[in-house]
Amino acid sequence: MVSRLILVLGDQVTDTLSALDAADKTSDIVVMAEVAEEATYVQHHPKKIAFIFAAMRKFAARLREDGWDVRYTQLDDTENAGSIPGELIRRAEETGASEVIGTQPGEWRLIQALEDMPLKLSLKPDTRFVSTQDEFDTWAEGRKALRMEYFYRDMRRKTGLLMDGDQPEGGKWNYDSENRKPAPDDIAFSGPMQFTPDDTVQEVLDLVDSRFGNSFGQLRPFWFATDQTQARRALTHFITYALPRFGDFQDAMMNDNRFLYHALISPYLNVGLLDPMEICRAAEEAYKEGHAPLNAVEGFIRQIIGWREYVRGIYFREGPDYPRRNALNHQRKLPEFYWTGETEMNCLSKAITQTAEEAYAHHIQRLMVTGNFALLAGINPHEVHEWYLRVYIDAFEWVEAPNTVGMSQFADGGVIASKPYVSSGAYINRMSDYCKSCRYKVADKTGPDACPFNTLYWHFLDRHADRFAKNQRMNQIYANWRRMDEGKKATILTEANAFLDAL
Ligand code: FAD
Ligand code: DLZ
Ligand code: SF4
Repeated sequence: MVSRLILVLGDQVTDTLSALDAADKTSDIVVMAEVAEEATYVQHHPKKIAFIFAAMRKFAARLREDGWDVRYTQLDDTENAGSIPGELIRRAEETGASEVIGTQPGEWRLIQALEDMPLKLSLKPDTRFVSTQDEFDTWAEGRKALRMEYFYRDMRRKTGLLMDGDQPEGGKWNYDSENRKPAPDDIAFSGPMQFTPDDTVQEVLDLVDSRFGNSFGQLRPFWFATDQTQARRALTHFITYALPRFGDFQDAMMNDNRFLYHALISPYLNVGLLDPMEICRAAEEAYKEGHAPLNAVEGFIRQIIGWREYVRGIYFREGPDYPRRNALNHQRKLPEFYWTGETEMNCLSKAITQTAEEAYAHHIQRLMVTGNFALLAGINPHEVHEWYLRVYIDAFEWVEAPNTVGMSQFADGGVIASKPYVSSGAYINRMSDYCKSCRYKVADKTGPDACPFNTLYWHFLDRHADRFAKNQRMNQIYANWRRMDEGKKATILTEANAFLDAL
């Protein structure tokens, strides 16, 4: 019987992967490869490369134990062809196989590269999601606006999560209004479960150190889970100790606490060490047992069956040009401090330094600190997109690009967001303790000590008034701007321009 090659990518380390389901263990050959092209198409954070290689090596060992013939190529193997298509062609020559079965990759770039290969290819749908692309496209068809909330309600109905018959548990679909508490004085949670690197991880860390040690970000200490058993322990730890307060402090930020009550499960979920429904059922169970309140559990489940599924639907619906969109025509270069953290703006310095050290920042840091600043300052959204794709351990284009290009930078012209996520320093001050230890004064609207977010905020609104002044949700803000004294307006714009020129 002629063998077929079964491709398993670095973010497909899942037992129930559709490509494995379609394979015959007795005759087909699994191909896994650490390749330079995937490791360098952007200069990923070293922690991200180490996480993926370690998870791949452990998954390959698990498949072998399970009886699969696995051809695994390590990055420094001399015969390594350097790319996924190159490795498949090499393995086809080695084994006599002429057909490849894969699961659809999470990025247009790689789908295209596989389709261009001179081998017969069958890409199965990625079934590790709650919704299918057809389902999303049907939902989106004919709608004027693709708002996440309505898609989310359909996902609640489909999964039965937090449903009381055909009604939402507690009578409301969304408890977000209860999830906006500012930073507390202290946090009674010691953070995500951390794992001591085993031999496999140590070996990968040495390899990554020697090959990618000079990239942005610190490789060590490395404590992420790298197999399914560990990832499940990390999930249980979160559900037990953090979920009950996840909702309350979801949007808070703190100088001395990088993780607050966040789950840090996105890397595990995105490479397939955890399954979305397994996570949501565990959270729902915590609610049913009275361990966690509804606002926390609903908020958490919404992120996973709502936002995560929705952005994936948008990425594949909008097409390969999506990451290049620039609806606001922003052209400024990404400031150097995004790579060093060296800025007197404390919120940015903290978020970027943390990103370098952890390859992680939570949602509000990404959206309302680094993202907000880039949008206010008019940074080119493709540069912003590449930054996010590089620096976060959970970044794969299908999830990163809609969040960055769409939600955060409004570069898709409003496909995702109904209005731009911009704020002055007041929002950051309300939700964090960053401003207390900042060289700038958040209460100053103008002058040498004024928080730069304050002047840039009005600069953004003023320069995009043609587009946003008629937006109903922004009426009030524009009315405030119009009412402002002309002299004060001129000072604000002059100071913002001076700040931007000096960036
Ligand atoms: P928690 O706050 O504990 O939330 C639980 C889970 O919900 C997350 O693990 C994640 O799987 C899911 N989730 C929450 N929000 C979103 C969202 N907006 N989109 C998709 N899933 C969500 N998430 C990524 O997984 N990869 C990315 O590359 C990524 N890039 C982002 C870029 C920007 C500019 C912004 C604003 C957000 C981005 N997000 C991304 C979404 C979100 O910030 C992360 O999913 C979250 O911070 C992961 O940390 P956590 O596991 O502690 O999440
Ligand atoms: C992100 C990544 C990295 C750094 N390295 C590899 C690799 O060497 N081999 C591999 O199969 N996958 C890797 N990945 C994940 C892929 O880039 C990912 O599958 C695509 O970007 C699609 O989501
Ligand atoms: Fe950031 Fe402004 Fe607060 Fe400083 S004062 S931490 S720059 S929001």
